[in-house]
Order: sequence, then C-alpha cells, then structure tokens
Amino acid sequence: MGQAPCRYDPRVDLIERLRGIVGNSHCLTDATLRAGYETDWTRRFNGEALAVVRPGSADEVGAVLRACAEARVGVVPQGGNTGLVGGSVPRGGEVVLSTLRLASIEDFDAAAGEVTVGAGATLASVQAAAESAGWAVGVDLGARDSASIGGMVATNAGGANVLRHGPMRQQLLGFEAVRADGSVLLRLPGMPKDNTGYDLAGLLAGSEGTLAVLTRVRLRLVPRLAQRAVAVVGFADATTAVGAATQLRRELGSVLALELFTDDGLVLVMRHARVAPPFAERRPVYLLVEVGSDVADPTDDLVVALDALGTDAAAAAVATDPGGRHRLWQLRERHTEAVNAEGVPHKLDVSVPLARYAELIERAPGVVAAVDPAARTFSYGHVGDGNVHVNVLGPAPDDEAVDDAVLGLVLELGGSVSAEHGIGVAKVAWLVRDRGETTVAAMRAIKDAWDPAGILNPGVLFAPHS
Ligand code: FAD
Ligand code: 2HG
Ligand code: ZN
Repeated sequence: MGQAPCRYDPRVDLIERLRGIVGNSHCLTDATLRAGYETDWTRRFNGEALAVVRPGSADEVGAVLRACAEARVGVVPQGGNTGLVGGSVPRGGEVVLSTLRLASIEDFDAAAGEVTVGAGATLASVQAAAESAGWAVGVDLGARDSASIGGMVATNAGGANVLRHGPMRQQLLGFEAVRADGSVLLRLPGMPKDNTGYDLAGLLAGSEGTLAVLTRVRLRLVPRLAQRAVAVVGFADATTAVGAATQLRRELGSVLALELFTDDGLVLVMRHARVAPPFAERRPVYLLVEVGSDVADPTDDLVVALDALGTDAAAAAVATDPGGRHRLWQLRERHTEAVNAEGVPHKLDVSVPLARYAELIERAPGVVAAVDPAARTFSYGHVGDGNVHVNVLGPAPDDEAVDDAVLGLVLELGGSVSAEHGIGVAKVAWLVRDRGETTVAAMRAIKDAWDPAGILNPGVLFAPHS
C-alpha cells in the first residue's frame, strides 16, 4: 500500500491558530454563523470569509494579524457593518476581524469631557454614557445603534452635525491601534495640544481599515444642548431651498443641522416607515433645520429667521418637544432604510461646492436616466456641508454605469466622489480620477510602508498590486 498524499492546507492550519488565539466560540467557520458578517448593509456587496474572528483584546488582535500575515491571508476589519461602500465585508477568502467584543467604555473624564472607549462600542452606547454626565458625542448618525466608534473613525464618519462639530477626525484625541505586523501603537489619553511629530490619529481617521486595526479610541465630548428646536420647511425647488439654507446658517449661530430631501423621498419614507408628513401641503423640496443652545431657547430666533425667508406658513412645521423633534427628524433620517426596503441601492455619497448643490440635485435624475431610463433616483443629504446622497434603484448591483454617470457629473461640478462614507471597494477607480495619480501614489506609499504584505483590507481604497 502506497503512502497517502500529504494534504497540508495552510488555511486549515491558520484556522487552528486563530481558534487557539480567540477561542473556539469566537472563531466562526460555519457558513450560517458567518453569513451576517459577509454581506453589507445594502446587500450590494458580499463575499465568503475563510473565518470570522472576534478577538477580546488588543493582544489578541495582534496575534490574529501576525498569524494572518504569516499565512498571507487578508484581514477585513469590521465594526457594526453599517458601512455603505462595501469595505467591511470580505471579497473572498479573507478573515473578517470583528471588533464587537471590544466594546468597553472606560476612563470617562466628566470634568474634561473626554472618554476612552473600545473600538467596538456602538455610538448609541457612548452617547448614553456621555449624556448621563451632561455631555454629548459631536458626531451623530442614523446608524447609531449599530455603528461602532472604531468604524466611525476608520471612515471619518460625518453625519448631521458636521457643520457644528466637524467629522469624526475632529473628535479624536487619542487611539490604540494594531498594525499589520501585530505591533501596537498607543497614544492614550490624547491631549488637545500635542505637536509631537506626525498626526497618526488623523491619518488613521478615514483609513478604512487599510493601515491598522483601531482597538481603543479617546474622544473629546461636546456640551449637551438642553434647548433645541427643529423645523421642516417646503420649497418650490432646490435652488430656493439651498439659498434658504445659506441664509439660515449665516443668521443663526445656533444651527446644528441643515438637511435636504425631496418629495419623492418623503413619499418613500411615509410608505416604509409609516410616518405622517410634516404638514398637509406638499412641496418638491424640503429643508430640515435644527438649532440648539445650552443657554437661551433658540426657538424664537429660528421662527424669526424662517419668517425673514418669507416662509409660507402652510409649508412649515416647528417642534421643540422631544417627541415632535423626533417625528420631524424621522422624515430625513429614515430615507436610507426606506430606499433599502425598495431594492438594492447604488449609493453615491458625494459633495460639491454649495453654489453647484442645487444643480446636482436637479441634473442627477437626467444623467441617470440617460444610461438607465428605468432607474429611480432619490437625492437627500447634509446641505450644510455640500453633501448629497444620490441613491439609484433599478440597475443590477454589479452594473456600474449609473455610478460612473453620477460621479462623472460630480467631478464636472468640481466636487468630491466621497463626502463621508469613504471609498471602500465601490469607488476604487474613482479615487484616482478624483485625486489624481500623484496623490494616490503618495497614499499608496503610506499603505505599502505600514502594510508591506498588503493583508489589511485588500481591495479597499486601492486596486490590489498586480
Ligand atoms: P463597518 O461598516 O464595520 O466598517 C466600515 C469601514 O471601517 C470598513 O472599511 C472597515 O474595514 C473599517 N473598520 C471598521 N472598524 C474598524 C476598526 N476598529 N479599525 C480599523 N478599521 C475598521 N455615515 C456617515 O458618515 N454619515 C451618516 O449620516 C451616516 N448615516 C448612516 C445611516 C444608516 C441607516 C446607515 C446604515 C449607515 C450610515 N452611515 C453614515 C454609514 C456608516 O454608518 C458609517 O460609515 C459608520 O462609520 C460605519 O461604522 P461601522 O462600525 O458600521 O463600520
Ligand atoms: C444619511 O445621511 C446617511 O442618511 C446615509 O449618510 C446616506 O442613505 C444614504 O445614502
Ligand atoms: Zn449622510
């Protein structure tokens, strides 16, 4: 009888090593257990993972990365898996490294308004901790119950309050992160003033899991604003709405959010979220404005400013109580879920100079229809930041013609192909078109220096080296 052929499989060996590091119950190889980690929130992006690992400490993250680097297997860091550009799910054969067990809230400094949290802590859990001490987190977004702080830093998330507090990068005071070789970078607690060489925290913000795995984050908090008011106002067209947004921002120092949506989107939200319209009359475009103050009630100033716009009282609603404010916010915030309920969307998160904002809203449906006449286009966004979310329903997930048409229009208007969601795998080709070869080569040099074997989130930001 001949000898049995050697059946050594390095992937099986890697799985055994990973089990040894995180424990059997946190190394998932069964297809049904992996499934939730393999498809993104939109259902447009998915791939099979070799395994899903859920480390419980930075040391375990380091050991996982070392094992994967030795086996030359890619690693996809994943937090809440609410990202909208396909960067949090495998492309095929990688290990998904979930941070969900790194969810501690520690070292809360209520006097300074700072907190250190595990990268896997959800935004909602950190908001609750901050609010109980009279503070708030400077960034807020609709996915707050699932989105993790690490994922938010990795994508430099924006959300509704950027015009007041800036994006996630501006909330970041310190961090702990594990590099591809397993070494740990530590700058905790951070200090508001810290000019000691390169700003690595700033570099990791927006790095989308391609440079290191964030394991802990120190955040600055902002004062919790006790007095708030929200208004939704209808307009005849996008140009008038954008003009009103600019005027409100100039006249009201207390503006927290300036959001825009259209009547098509409102219809969708009413159907899927079962919410009532803001008022009986309908208008083609709506503006949501929120004001907040911790000293004086900002409602009177808001009403005066709305009057000065010549706002038609039949197409305006103002709420100051928490329930009423929440109802008005639902009309804007639930667009994402309503679009998802209709189909698998193509999401084009972009920004343009404010002077071109209305033009983008008005031209996007025509540009989409030119390549796919049956497609439906819904635009909404953070008008205060020049940020539009163009959502297109209809084309197959892998048909990129509408993406190319909209992003081409955005560059023509002098905009950016990613405002707040990142590049992920969805816009890799467009990163070069937007930033140019020289800038992308400089970014790539950083990637190659930090992760020479290219194991961290391969395929995100850059096409893999040939
Ligand atoms: P994931 O989706 O898990 O990952 C996102 C990216 O970060 C991936 O590339 C991943 O590899 C990387 N990553 C995750 N964790 C880490 C880590 N610890 N270390 C290194 N890399 C990591 N985004 C906005 O900017 N503004 C909004 O207003 C907004 N609203 C949203 C509303 C809804 C309903 C939904 C579904 C999404 C929304 N998003 C918004 C997008 C999304 O919530 C953000 O991108 C968020 O920051 C992702 O966090 P996450 O934990 O889910 O990250
Ligand atoms: C929002 O602003 C989010 O609601 C999601 O960034 C955007 O649904 C989208 O495209
Ligand atoms: Zn947004």
